[in-house]
Amino acid sequence: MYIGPGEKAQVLHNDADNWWAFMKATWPNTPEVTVSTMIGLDTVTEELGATRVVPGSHRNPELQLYAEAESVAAELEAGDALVYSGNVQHGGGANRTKNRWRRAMHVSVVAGWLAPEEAAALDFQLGELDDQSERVQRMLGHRSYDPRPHRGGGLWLRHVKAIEDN
Ligand SMILES: O=C(O)CCC(=O)C(=O)O
Ligand SMILES: [Fe+2]
Repeated sequence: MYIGPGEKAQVLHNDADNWWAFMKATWPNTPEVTVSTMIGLDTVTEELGATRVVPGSHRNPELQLYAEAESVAAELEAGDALVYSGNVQHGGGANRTKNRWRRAMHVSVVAGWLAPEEAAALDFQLGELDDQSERVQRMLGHRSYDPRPHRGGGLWLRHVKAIEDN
């Protein structure tokens, strides 16, 4: 995720609010349904728009929106990673520089029974990932979610037979 010169701060939010109905119904005991990383590709400073985080916001019994003043900038060196719960309030910072970009890479994982924010499955043709491991196929949305050991059917039907055969 690159943030260009002059870009305003992103509104603080919880990534788990992608599934708002679930988050609202379960807060403040919302399980970890999504965990994200922001990895510095260069040095990422507050001035460049480092991700801002509200420490402890995942434990507040009240679901509320925080002001920027309650957040801290997670500055990174190249190769550092900020790892954050989807229940923690955060947002991309403003880039206050005139001509420098914030260069960072965002990688997140999502519980298999939820539709992810990004439709990674559409990045690959059917069959294109056949020589990849089952784990990679599942991470990229090309393998059914296997709900064992809980009861319930597989989500998406393509691999259900494979699941039952195991
Ligand atoms: O760019 C950032 O630092 C954070 C981005 C983010 O939180 C999001 O897009 O959900
Ligand atoms: Fe976010």
